[in-house]
Amino acid sequence: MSFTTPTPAPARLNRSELAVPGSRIELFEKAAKSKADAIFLDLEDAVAPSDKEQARKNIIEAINDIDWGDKVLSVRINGLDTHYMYRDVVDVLEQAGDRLDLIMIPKVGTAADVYALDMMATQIETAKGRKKRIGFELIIETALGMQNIHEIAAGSPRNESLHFGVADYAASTKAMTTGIGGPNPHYGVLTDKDGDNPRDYHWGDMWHYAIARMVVAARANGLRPIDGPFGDFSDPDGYRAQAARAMVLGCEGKWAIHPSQITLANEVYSPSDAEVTKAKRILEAMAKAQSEGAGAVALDGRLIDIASIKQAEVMVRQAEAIAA
Ligand code: 1VU
Ligand code: GLV
Ligand code: MG
Repeated sequence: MSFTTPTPAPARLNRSELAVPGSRIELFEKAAKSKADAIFLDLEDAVAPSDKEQARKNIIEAINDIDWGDKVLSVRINGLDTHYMYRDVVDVLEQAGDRLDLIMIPKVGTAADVYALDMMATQIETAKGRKKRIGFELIIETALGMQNIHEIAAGSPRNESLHFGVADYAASTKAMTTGIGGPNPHYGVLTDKDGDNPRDYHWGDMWHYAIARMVVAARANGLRPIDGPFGDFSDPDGYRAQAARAMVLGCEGKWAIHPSQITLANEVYSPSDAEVTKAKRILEAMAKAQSEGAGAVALDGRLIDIASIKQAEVMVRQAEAIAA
């Protein structure tokens, strides 16, 4: 190990994060009663400019009045390039109570963006005597943000998670697609060019690089990597497949833009009983191996060694967090 160890963000279950437009107050109670681990009340792209002011008031009232249970509660503010942002931060942090856990910052482009928000939050917390420090969720959804992702991830001790905003990222990188997340038929490989079936074709995952890069930047800084939206809420299989791809790369959860996606995310991001049992057997086998002075042994015909302990612990800890 390096002598540098990242400080982990506060542990929070973040398998599913439900997006709720701040202008649709009729959805707030439904969201609070849902099975989502986390909720973000949106002031940004799901809210029309003419509704921004009212949405801000709605959100403040809802944070203070609704019983959000043990959910992680966040507000997505507007971007730093808009004139809505300063008022979002000032009004929400001055008027919403300590039930609010996080603010979500969209389209972060540089570490200075995070620094600016940290400065504002620190001033407001000090002036208003807020007891609980607000954490930051950062959406990586522009080419600039992806370029500077490592500095952004290290940009503030308030940082808790990085989120992949696939819709804006596609727009920013000028990807030729109008879908929100998931694969695209144009990103494919001919798998049998010279064989019997010259049309044999395999779709690739055009988001692989972006998600893998985000996972590395998040984990190297002790943050949770979270996969963003999947717009086609009529395609549960597509959602599940996208969520599973991000999960095996190291993500800890995924957005739900519709309530039907909450269960899917919770399922994908909960290790199965069989996986947890196997992980516990690895830990037992390694404890025995170590007591006998061995570093590497065989379990079920496969190598396990000291790295296997750390892998198995990830799964066992996630299962414990879900059960808690
Ligand atoms: O069965 P009921 O009538 O009681 O409830 C409906 C509906 O009210 C409810 N519902 C929700 N509840 C809580 N949170 C939500 N986000 C939410 N969405 C819907 O569920 C029941 C079934 O709803 P539906 O199938 O009739 O859906 P609607 O036609 O009402 O709404 C569909 C959309 C997609 C418009 C809606 O789900 C929505 O606004 N989702 C969130 C969109 C959002 O926040 N976008 C920003 C994040 S994504 C991004 O930034 C980049 C793309
Ligand atoms: C989320 O904000 C996205 O742009 O996908
Ligand atoms: Mg976006």
